[in-house]
Amino acid sequence: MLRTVATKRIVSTLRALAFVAVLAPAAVAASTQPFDQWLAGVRTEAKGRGVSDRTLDAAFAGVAPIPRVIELDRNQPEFRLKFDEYMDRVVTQTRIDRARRLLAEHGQLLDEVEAKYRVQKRFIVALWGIESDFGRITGGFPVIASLATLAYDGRRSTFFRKELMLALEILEQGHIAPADMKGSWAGAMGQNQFMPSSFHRFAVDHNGDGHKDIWNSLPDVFASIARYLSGSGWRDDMTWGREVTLPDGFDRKLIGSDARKPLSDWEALGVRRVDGGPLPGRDLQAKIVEVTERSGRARHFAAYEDFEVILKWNRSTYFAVAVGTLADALDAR
Ligand SMILES: [Ca+2]
Repeated sequence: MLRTVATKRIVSTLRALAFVAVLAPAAVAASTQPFDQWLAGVRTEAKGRGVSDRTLDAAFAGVAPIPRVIELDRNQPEFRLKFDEYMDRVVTQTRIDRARRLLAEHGQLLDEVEAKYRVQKRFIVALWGIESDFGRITGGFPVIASLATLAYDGRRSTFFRKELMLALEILEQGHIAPADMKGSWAGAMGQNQFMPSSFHRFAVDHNGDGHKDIWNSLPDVFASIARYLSGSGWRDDMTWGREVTLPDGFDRKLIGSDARKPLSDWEALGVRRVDGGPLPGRDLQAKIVEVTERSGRARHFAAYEDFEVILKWNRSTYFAVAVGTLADALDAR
């Protein structure tokens, strides 16, 4: 993700910062309990869920709140990129070229995963590319310490405490060593940036070595992405959607609405492909999505049911269009 570009630089200074936090936890925490006392409570809860002392000792060795995590959580950009700015960063020609190379390089494995989970391989590669730049940028934050920081902090403690428990269970199950459990500042892990809850629901040990290793094993990464989509309602007999044009005088109330219509209805309302041609003949259910460029120009997409599945992964229209656009650039047909 975009935010992880900056994190690599920061990682080396994290331990020093964390040390400062031990001395002054009140500066970063909304909790009234001292961190160590709070952590003892987490430990008791985790033991009750079957996490062993051995795992907990390893997981919590040297753990302290990370001020940088709080800073990143507090300062998520309010300014929203315009659509073309976002696309210029996320779907670059370099990324398309790289995706094509990797699609060919891992073709056999991807074919196997595609057939097993019934998810087109171009979408697997597109998500892999956008989430971690094909495994190159996975985030260097220690996941347990990051989740503990956010769970100890008051803003979204319930959500992050749950994720922390699930992360400890992943360690207990031996999928990854505590020291190697790295991720984004918010706890998204590995090459597909799964939160621990997604890991529990969808991660797969595709190469059969006993570990669901979304950090290092491409068979596991690809299968986990595919299983997330298939488990969220993906249909491989359709695609995500397509860019369209709207006729003059189009009823704006029909844009962005969750009221879906068959493509034939949109066709009757004057919606066309961007080249002016008719919409596909199959009567897929679609909604019309609008995005705006820097210039103020609006662009529109007919978004099919698989678009909603991508939104379950990340509730951002830009994200879903970017995944679809990158996937389309890999379509050999
Ligand atoms: Ca494995």
